[in-house]
Amino acid sequence: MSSSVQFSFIIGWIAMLAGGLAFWQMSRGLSPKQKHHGVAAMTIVFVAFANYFAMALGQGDIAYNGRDVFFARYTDWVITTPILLVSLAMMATDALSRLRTLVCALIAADVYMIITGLVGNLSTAPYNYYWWVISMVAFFVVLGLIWKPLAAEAVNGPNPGAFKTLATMLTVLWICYPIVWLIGSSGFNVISTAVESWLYLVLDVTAKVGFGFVALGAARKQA
Ligand code: RET
Repeated sequence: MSSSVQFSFIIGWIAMLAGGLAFWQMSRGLSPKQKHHGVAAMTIVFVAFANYFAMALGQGDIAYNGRDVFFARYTDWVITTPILLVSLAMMATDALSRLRTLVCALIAADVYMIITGLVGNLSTAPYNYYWWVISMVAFFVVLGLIWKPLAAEAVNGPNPGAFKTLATMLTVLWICYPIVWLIGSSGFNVISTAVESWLYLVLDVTAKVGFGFVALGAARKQA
């Protein structure tokens, strides 16, 4: 990759990150009914940020048929073009419901967290740690959404007590994943693959089966 090409990618990730931070600031001033526009704008530029960042690190291209193919452009476009279209459609019709906005924001941040985590797992040091940090930022966005707007909705929801129990359970369990990732084979590699597998197993079973029992137990008591 020539230095000019790489420079364009560096400008790209800085511009996208700056745009994302600006959108985050602008979104804070939006009324609750208009927040979905902020969710869309931020998702688009943060996805582009990750792809430009990968290309700047030399992780977004492969040599194919004797050419350098920048596949990260397509992983960017395949996600961002539908959201750009949704963004336009949202201007044409009425606002989304509050729940839908929150769910879209949660899913966007969560998918971002998992995909950047995967890219980190596919990377060698020190790039794996860069991706871990990016994935962690998305994780904090997930937690922020759960404990601020979603918790505020839950106060007037059908079962505030169950929401609090489940949100606490989710937070405590989910925090363990990036820790295992960091000490396991994807990070510092200070535990064996066997220990890593058992830790992930206990977490996966508790986070799915344990969570399900608590959620269904609470739902059965509701009218
Ligand atoms: C990764 C990468 C490093 C940073 C972070 C991560 C978070 C992973 C989480 C996974 C949760 C999985 C669950 C599965 C099944 O029920 C991807 C390890 C923040 C939170 C709950």
